[in-house]
Amino acid sequence: MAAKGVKLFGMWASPFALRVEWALKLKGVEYEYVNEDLSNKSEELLRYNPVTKKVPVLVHDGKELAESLVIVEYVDETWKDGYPIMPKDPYERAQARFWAKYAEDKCLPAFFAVYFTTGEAQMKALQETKESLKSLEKALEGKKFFGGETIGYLDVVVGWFPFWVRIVEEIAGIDIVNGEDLPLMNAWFQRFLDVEMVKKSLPPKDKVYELNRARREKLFSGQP
Ligand SMILES: N[C@@H](CCC(=O)N[C@@H](CS)C(=O)NCC(=O)O)C(=O)O
Repeated sequence: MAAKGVKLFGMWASPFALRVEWALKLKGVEYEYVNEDLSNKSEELLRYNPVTKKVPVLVHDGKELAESLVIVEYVDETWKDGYPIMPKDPYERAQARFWAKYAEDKCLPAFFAVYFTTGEAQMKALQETKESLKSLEKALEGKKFFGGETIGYLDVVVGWFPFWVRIVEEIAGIDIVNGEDLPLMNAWFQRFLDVEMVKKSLPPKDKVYELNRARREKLFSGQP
């Protein structure tokens, strides 16, 4: 018989696993966290997610699910009487999904390219990141959070940006989000990082900094 309960396979520095942790914490769901070594994945993870072999994977009463955005929606629908993550209104829900897809398809690859490149390619990626975040800012107009007065689905989806963007800015020595070019985004960065639940769940900044600094150094040193 399948084990009862909630188990999350993640990796301490994974922004995608963090989305699922935030959703579970907002709902007040108890869960067991399995920290994977992604260079030596556990048999359990590979059994639960043979398709992409990535974290996060949520196992709920023996049933597994992969892909952070899919999991966040599942958590919201399964513990439906708890904190509302998705907007109640169908149009607002569709809008939140639109922006989540936009952030995944446009903002995320551009931002990763800033971190993985140098010189001209990096400047191009920086421009694309700023432009895509400027578009995403529209979803913040007149609001404290993407979810309105409180954090919601889109905050959970893009909430890793405030933490990781600041780290990449330091590592790469560039400015990505500032109050002049992206005033709404910049203010939301701070507001989101000030949310108590978020503050308590973020991994140690110095450890994430060091992990990413070393990754970038290795990438440019030509080592495999
Ligand atoms: N689109 C996926 C991305 C998941 C992902 O890229 N996870 C990384 C960790 S941050 C991973 O498991 N990498 C291991 C690998 O690619 O083998 C999601 O949102 O869940």
